[in-house]
Amino acid sequence: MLDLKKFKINLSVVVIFCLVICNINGKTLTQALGYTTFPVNTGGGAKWFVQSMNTDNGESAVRSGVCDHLEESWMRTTVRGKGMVTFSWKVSSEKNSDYLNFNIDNRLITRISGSQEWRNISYNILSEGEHMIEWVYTKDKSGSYGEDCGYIDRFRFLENVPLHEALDLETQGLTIVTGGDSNWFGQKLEYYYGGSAARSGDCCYPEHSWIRTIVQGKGTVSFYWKILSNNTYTRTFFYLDDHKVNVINQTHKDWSYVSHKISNEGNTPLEWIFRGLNNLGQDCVYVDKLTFNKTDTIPSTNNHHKLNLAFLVFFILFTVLLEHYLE
Ligand SMILES: [Ca+2]
Ligand SMILES: [Ca+2]
Repeated sequence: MLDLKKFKINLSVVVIFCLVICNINGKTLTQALGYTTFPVNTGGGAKWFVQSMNTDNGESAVRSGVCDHLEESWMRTTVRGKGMVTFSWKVSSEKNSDYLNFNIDNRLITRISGSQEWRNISYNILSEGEHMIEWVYTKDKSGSYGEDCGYIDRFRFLENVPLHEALDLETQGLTIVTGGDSNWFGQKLEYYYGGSAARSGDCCYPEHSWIRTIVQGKGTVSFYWKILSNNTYTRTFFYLDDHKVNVINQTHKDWSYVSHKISNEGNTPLEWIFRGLNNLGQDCVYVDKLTFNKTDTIPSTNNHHKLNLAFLVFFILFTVLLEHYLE
């Protein structure tokens, strides 16, 4: 029969060994998370520590401390402003009893338990100011399973950027508006061009999130888009002049190019509408590099310049020849 006391002592030896390894590694929690803006603190019944036995990036990750029943092990940091919090996590615990929680500003965002391998999640913070990011491994009054801990790796916080900058519209004079049940925003986590792309807001089916702009005159409109989703209810529609002309679903996981000719002389509205299930950044659409190339309908300025230059050359030659003839 398994001697629980001996098992616990052996487990403690393993943990101390891990802590020694972490000292050999010499990495702080902040370095292991790959985050340098704000310090990372830890506490509770046992502290989180750096280890290299189980990682998502192949180098090092942080692991919750060894807790007793009814204890918890927490790790916190702070971020500032609106932006995307993203990280990988993994848990090995007593299912539906001992949890790895993710909190922002003391509010539970989501939690995992049981045996779950590394997976990435992201969460968009929509309000200004400082925000406390916290991971807590928490145990109930009895029972343990597996490694009895949680892991965090690849933590990043990426500040949001304005929509027109994300869509690379600085020189095009187009105005982007957003609305619906949640607003689109510019983010730096996923992009096709220029370091950022527009991303749909989080919404729960049948909610929606849209962006719109208006182009004027004839021309060609083009953009890149891709969807992040694993469910069939998630769709994104592109409307040109109030007509649905493109749709993408969960099969469009890579960036694809869309281009349409516009033959109207007047104003043409463009609209992207996202409908999806909220799954902590696992369910959204990205749009990038929006371009409107206007078709010229009057002789170009360049041609005017060329005509003027030709006339000037002709006039000078004529004057020179006339003077020469009159001599
Ligand atoms: Ca338990
Ligand atoms: Ca961009």
